[in-house]
Amino acid sequence: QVRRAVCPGSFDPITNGHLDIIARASRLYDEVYVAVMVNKSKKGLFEIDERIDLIRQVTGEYANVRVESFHGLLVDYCKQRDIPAIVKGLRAVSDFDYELQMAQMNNGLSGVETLFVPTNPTYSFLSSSLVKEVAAWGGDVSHLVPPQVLDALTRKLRKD
Ligand code: COD
Repeated sequence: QVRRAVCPGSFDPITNGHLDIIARASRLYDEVYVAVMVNKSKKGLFEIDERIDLIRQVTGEYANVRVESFHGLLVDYCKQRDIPAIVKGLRAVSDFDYELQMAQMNNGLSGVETLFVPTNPTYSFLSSSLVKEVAAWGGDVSHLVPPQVLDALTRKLRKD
């Protein structure tokens, strides 16, 4: 029996915090799917294909990690791929309420389990939105995202 898990998110863009959770999941499961979930009401800075491309570049060293996008409910994605577990990082108590709601909703919808991995304390304050805001104002985010993401952010923000 192949043990599969999904790390879902917006990944707009992927940060060192996301990457830490993906790396840890890849040690626990045989196959880890990173699913970029398409949110119709949230435009985002990076196109879905750009996000996928960046995630592929920075997860290349993990042979059991696959990256794709999905338009729809996470539980439907899990059903389609025969994935019984969702792995998520928990940064702080502030994440807990919302994550618990989603975990219970997803479990009620399809029986899929959610497992929480405590965030590496180095990244507990880190989010894609803060990275974008700091970078947009010229702040240094080089310690918060992989070099490929830093390049992409710089290029993207220069264009706007
Ligand atoms: N350290 C560790 N982990 C982190 C960090 C960090 N610094 N930052 C983020 N993470 C982890 C968290 O576990 C987070 O959940 C995940 O990475 C993704 O983070 P984001 O910000 O990229 O993504 P979100 O929070 O926008 O993702 C929300 C989902 C896309 C997972 C959710 O909306 C979803 O499942 N949508 C699909 C539609 C659906 O099924 N909706 C019903 C849900 S009940």
